[in-house]
Amino acid sequence: MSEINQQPPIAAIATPVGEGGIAVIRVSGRGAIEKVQSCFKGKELTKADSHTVHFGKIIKKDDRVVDEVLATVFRSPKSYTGEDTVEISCHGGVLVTQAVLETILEQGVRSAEPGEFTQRAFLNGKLDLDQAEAVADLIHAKSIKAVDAAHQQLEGRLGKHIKEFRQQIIDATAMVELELDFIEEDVEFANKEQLRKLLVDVDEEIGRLLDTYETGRLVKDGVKTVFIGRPNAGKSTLLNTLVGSDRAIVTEIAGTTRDTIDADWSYEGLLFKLIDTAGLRETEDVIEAEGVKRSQKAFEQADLVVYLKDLSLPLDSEEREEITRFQKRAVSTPFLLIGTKLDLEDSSHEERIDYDLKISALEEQNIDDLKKLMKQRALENKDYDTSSLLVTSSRHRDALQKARENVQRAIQALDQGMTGDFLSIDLRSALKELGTITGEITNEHVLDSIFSRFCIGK
Ligand SMILES: Nc1nc2c(ncn2[C@@H]2O[C@H](COP(=O)(O)OP(=O)(O)OP(=O)(O)O)[C@@H](O)[C@H]2O)c(=O)[nH]1
Ligand SMILES: [Mg+2]
Repeated sequence: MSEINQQPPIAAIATPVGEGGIAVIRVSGRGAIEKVQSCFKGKELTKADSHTVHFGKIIKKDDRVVDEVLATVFRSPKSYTGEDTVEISCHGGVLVTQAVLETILEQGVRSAEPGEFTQRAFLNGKLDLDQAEAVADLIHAKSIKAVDAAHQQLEGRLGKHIKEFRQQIIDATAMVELELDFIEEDVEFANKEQLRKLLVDVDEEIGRLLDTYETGRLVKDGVKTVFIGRPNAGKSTLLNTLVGSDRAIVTEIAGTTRDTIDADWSYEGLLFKLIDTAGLRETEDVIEAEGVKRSQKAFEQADLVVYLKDLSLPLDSEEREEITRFQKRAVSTPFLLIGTKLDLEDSSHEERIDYDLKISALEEQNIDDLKKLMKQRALENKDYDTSSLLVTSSRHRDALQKARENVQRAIQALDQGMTGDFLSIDLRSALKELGTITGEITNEHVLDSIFSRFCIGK
């Protein structure tokens, strides 16, 4: 672990703002315990052992009591941030919590920025950068599977892989650079085959990890599911049925939904981001045209497209063509063709089209089958095994991809009989890319963008 650098003390409310049983205020940094002591009446916190809890009162300079609290003392380096830390549990009212925080700030403590505690933990080597990111993922997780994926990363499983890749590449670099040292003597690579195998193995292993990103992304961000179809097909009704509330307005008037409407819905631990649209069609109406534009955008970004066709109406050739067109446009996107209003199905129509499923949202017919089908289709051809480690962040994916390209370039250079200095440059670039994931190599810009995602107090 790197050396702990205690920075000036910061404080923030670590629990959500609102009324609750208790609220926690976190104070961390050089002299944090002394600062709290200066407005604490109770046991002498400055003499307390690490990881001990003490009852007392937070008091103003004039001895006025702000609140009765419990203060937990953590001594550096054994704290979340690595610094001296006090966590004050007070009564969970909005005003009382604010008053306790203000009293702490009056002792010469600064308000913490979003994610500043975690940033300090990272800078003090308590967490790798990917683990710090997992903390944010965990807080923002909207499904159980996303929680699992964040936990895996927080436990350091991604970091462990990255460190193994780095070690393998360091070994390869050592082989190459050893040769460079003896270049005058015209020494060949001690073992070119061994070096090649090492690089090919790393290339394959990085590739395997990269393959998990498609699933990882869906697990973390949810499956963007877009409902399209003609006006009145029952898109909004289906959205409402799935989420179990009247999220979207439903009327018998065609063209009710004009803007895209989103709703989160979880099924078997997987988050679906449902998007109800105005549909995609030609229109003269300015407002409707804007709605159609938004539908188009949602369609382009979709992970799953669900086309709804009203079974009470005959399928005309125009709509048949439309469906085929969507199917074609969605080649790379999973697609479902669903017949709606099964309760009103007019079997005298000759449909001659294959539905994936027919449902009635109003009568709740085949809705469970639809849920299963949506999950199945969304994850088709994806290696959906959430018990294995998943890459869930595009930042990590990009770095892995660049590292892999560098390794592949090194393999090519080796095959083309290039000299070791070329290989060495590629391998060092690969190391650098991998280092950005765990944060061995980083810059302020990256750190800022990562930690600004956090809430204040984390
Ligand atoms: N009988 C029956 N009626 C339904 C069913 N689903 C929807 N409807 C009715 O069909 C009409 C249109 O439903 P919406 O959900 O508003 O359709 P939409 O596709 O969102 O329509 P727009 O927003 O206008 O594009 C409403 O009157 C619904 O009550 C169903 O399964 N059975
Ligand atoms: Mg609608």
